[in-house]
Amino acid sequence: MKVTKKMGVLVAASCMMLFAAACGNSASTSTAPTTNAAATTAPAPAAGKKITLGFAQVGAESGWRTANTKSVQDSAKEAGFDLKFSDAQQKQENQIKAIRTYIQQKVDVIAFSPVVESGWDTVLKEAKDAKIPVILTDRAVDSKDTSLYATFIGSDFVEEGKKAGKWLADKYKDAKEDVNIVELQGTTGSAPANDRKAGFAEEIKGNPHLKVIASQTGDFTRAKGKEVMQAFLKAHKDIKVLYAHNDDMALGAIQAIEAAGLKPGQDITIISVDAVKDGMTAASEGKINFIVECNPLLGPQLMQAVNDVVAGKSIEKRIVTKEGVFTSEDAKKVLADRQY
Ligand code: GYE
Repeated sequence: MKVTKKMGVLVAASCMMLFAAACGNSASTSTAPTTNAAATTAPAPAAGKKITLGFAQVGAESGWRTANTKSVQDSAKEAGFDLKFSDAQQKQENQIKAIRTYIQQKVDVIAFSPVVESGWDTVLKEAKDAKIPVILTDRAVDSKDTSLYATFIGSDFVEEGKKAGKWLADKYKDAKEDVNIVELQGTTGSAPANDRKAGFAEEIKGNPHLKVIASQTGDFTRAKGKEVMQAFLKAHKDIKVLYAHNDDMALGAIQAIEAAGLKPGQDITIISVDAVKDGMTAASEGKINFIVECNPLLGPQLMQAVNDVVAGKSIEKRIVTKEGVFTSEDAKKVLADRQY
């Protein structure tokens, strides 16, 4: 049973390597999608005392998050850890409560994906005083005192924003008139929203024709993405580009665009981030023109880090996930084998 599962993971990893080769040809900013063994295999259970891991998840706001939760749960099981899991429904106070509960329960390690960047110092100090190591996954905190956490495992969101901006700047490098862009931001104050916005802005600023005429949060959800896009379409008649900080918001926006009698991907060029299956499906249909990959399968790397921290080994302070990009053509090629 176990062997079969591992074999599945290996097959998935080698498929991903093929995708890397496929997208390398057509997308200039392409890098290899996640292929390293550390990202796909959780450590085997060790003999001795079972490790207890408390994980405070952000919520269940997107396809990315669902895949991330599954990855954490599956790999904790594979590593033989006792996982205590909580869902904060996108609220910082719920995450803080969950972390305090884990401290009271004296878990061995606490991991969490901070919904927003600021406001964590007090609870992180409480964990430190209780001598419980904390691992940040997916999103960063802005704490000045980096001794408050052991490591941060996750993507480089500025880089993701830059990949999106670079593609657009290239597409419109010869533009003679203004290209009006609307932006659907992720959760206000979250690292991916802050960084994806900044990276994108950095890359398009060299071309004065590329103008962000409206930018608002869609909270990383489909429903909010749709609602805000409806408002954008009402207020602006000449939108040429939508940059959505994740696939779910882009998918919601596509519904609004179609309801307004416009063709997503043609009348309005759409760029998003994540590359989850639903996003890739829309890309393969030409409704999303460009997707920057953000890998949610952080579970195996997290379990490895938990093992190392408990064993007293020194670990890297920053573990960056490797990711690629996909055009509509790339999406068509890899869609059938997309795991999430
Ligand atoms: O892009 C989005 C999710 O933090 C990287 O959160 C994550 C983001 C992801 O809701 O879909």
